[in-house]
Amino acid sequence: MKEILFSGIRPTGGIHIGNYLGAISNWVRLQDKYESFFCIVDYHAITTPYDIKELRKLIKDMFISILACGIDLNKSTLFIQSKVSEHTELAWILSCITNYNWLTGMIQFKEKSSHNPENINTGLLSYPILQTADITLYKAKYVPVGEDQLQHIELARDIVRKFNYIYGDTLIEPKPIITESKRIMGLDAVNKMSKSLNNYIGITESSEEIFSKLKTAVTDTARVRKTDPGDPQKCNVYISFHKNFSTQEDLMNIEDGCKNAKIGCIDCKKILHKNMLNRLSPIREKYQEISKNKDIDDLIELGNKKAKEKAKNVLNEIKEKIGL
Ligand code: AQP
Repeated sequence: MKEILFSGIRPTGGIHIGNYLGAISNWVRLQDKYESFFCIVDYHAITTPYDIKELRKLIKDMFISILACGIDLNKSTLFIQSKVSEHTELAWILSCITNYNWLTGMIQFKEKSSHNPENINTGLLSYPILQTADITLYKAKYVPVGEDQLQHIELARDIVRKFNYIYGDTLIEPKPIITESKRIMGLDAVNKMSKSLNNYIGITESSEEIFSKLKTAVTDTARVRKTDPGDPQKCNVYISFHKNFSTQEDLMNIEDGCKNAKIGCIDCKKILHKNMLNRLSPIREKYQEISKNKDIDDLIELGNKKAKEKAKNVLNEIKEKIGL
């Protein structure tokens, strides 16, 4: 029997290179080793402002993008959170054992509240409870995530411990799995790359779109002219992007070229652009090919059914334990 792995992504836009390098590349790598459940967490998406007319399209698009990244439906279950109602049922049960002040201390709650001051809803506050339900409903032991989610996984462990203490051993304490690129900064070099902050490069964007975004990416701010020497260790283009997409040889040449003012930032971005396309073009091509598949809705339905089967059994076990 394989151990179980769960992870999710919000359908708040296309997958960006932060999501890809921080989480989804790990999903693809780990799907052979674990029984894997990957979830498009649309209930989490409605905690922040969104376009009602666009949401369904974004959900389907996310499904296609995840397949294009390499998730194989013969190995993994990929499904939509709102189609498995056990997630919200369990979230309610877990909310009855979660202390209010565990939630108010969450960094993501504070950040998302400050970005959306006119919409600080209680869904945003209880987000980590729903996330705990997402994970524990499949008895997942491992959760591949980016660094921003580590605090939520720690909270999930606290909730599980409290549940098991009160009702007896039932739920599994989840452990995070992170990549070396656990926090990719955005084009602004100030905030983490984020769909909602519009500081991202999408993995299925065209060559032209990627280059026009790269042109705006903040580099070493102390380097004003091409003739000034730069410091790659203070340059987000080098740290967040080149290091993830370029070869050792290119990295050495760029270090030398930048430090000794032999190449300018635009030359450096042109090399990066070429290297990014090497990695991202196959994903983009696969995305375009899968988009033509008329059976996508059936594949989504199949994933939802597989997830529901497992979730139903675990929720019944939980209800039994808590006296319902
Ligand atoms: N910049 C990042 N670097 C590394 N990992 C990241 N992740 C997100 N941003 C980065 C990881 O990607 C997975 C899916 O994230 P999500 O979309 O569900 O939620 P998020 O963390 O809120 O991502 P965004 O892009 O910032 O979305 P919005 O703007 O909608 O809130 C998670 O494992 C996350 O850690």
